[in-house]
Amino acid sequence: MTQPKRALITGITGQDGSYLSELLLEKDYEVHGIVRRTSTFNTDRIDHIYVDPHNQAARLFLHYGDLTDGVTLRRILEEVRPKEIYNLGAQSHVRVSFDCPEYTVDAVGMGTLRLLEAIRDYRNRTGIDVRFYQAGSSEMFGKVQEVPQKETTPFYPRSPYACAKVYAHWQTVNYRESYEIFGCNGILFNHESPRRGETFVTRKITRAIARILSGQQKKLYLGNLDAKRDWGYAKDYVQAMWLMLQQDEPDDYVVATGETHSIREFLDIAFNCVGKNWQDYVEFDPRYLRPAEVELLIGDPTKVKQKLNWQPSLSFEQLVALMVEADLRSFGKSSNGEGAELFEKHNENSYERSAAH
Ligand code: NDP
Ligand code: GDR
Repeated sequence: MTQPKRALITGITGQDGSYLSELLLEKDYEVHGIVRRTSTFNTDRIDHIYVDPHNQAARLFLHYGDLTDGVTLRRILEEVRPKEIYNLGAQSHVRVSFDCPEYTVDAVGMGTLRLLEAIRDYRNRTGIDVRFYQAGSSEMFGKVQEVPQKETTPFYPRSPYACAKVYAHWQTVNYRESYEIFGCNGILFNHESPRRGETFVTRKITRAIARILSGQQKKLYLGNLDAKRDWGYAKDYVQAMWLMLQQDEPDDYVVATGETHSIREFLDIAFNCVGKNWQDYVEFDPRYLRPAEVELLIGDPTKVKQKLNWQPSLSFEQLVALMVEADLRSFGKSSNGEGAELFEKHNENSYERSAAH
């Protein structure tokens, strides 16, 4: 019998980690994830695909670890012997990175270096090659130098988070060039879904709509509504991560839709889904402003489309409708619009249906 392909994911409990796990399980991988020990459960997003490891059918395994703990990362690498590593773990909130810069940079920047060093030693000792994906971000482009932003656009990071991602990006390039490690940087623009963390602006809005309609919230407090983002659908973006590691040569790719919209436009479409006017609910709170803002992000996905044959599957309007619908459903409601159809499709998950639990 041939061995299943084995992948290791840092950040498996996050939005992307959960969709990537589903994708890899569908492709018959054995999936290992690093989870942090927390006093309350943090595995909500992957509980539906978790099978008790005593069950012969189990193909998803979790290991306690942290990107700030290099010894444990090395031990997990030795134990798991993965063919592919996806480094998605991060303190990923830009605003919070201004409050906790040292920790953010340690986890995001040094964490990546720790993993790369572990891979280098592992490869030298065993002769086994490991493919490495680094979760880079459009935040690295920061202050506008060129639009649309592409692989060759210079970085100008504007937060501790973005500075750390730039460091991780260049270390990945450096290890590729110095030690021939198969390392790829995905420079992903914002991507969202019903599993998006509740404190990112898109989910904060769609969740607030459901809570307002259910009488659990009266106002929605937001910061800068003028910033523009290139928002895509997270399920599409994890496909791109996987595709990067299946190529003959490692490379770096921008993953984006090529469209940009302001927070105001997001609000317009989202509140429209439920026939409400956002101006009646949204209030300004300076707490949500950042010391330095990234005003405009719009990506050029030409390379990822041409070389990886990647395409986004949802329009911006569809993404918003899907997220509104998902939050309404958790309160037993529905928009009864296109969102309802998109929600059913979003939930189709062949691995989940066939899993032995
Ligand atoms: P999330 O914030 O949803 O998930 C982050 C994950 O990292 C969680 O599993 C979290 O664990 C884990 N984590 C946090 N700190 C550590 C640490 N010190 N050691 C190990 N794991 C840690 O992020 P997304 O899924 O949205 O994003 C995935 C990656 O892609 C991140 O690196 C992010 O910076 C990057 N990215 C995201 C984009 C987006 O639009 N979503 C765009 C571009 C890049 P826990 O659940 O315990 O908190
Ligand atoms: P971002 O996402 O910073 O782009 O980082 P976020 O949703 O936090 O902010 C987007 C824009 O909305 C403005 N904004 C607010 N943001 C939040 N979170 N809360 C508010 O109340 C609010 N009001 C206005 C922000 O100022 C900003 O301009 C995300 C993360 O997933 C990163 O990890 C990832 O690297 C980038 O996307 C690409």
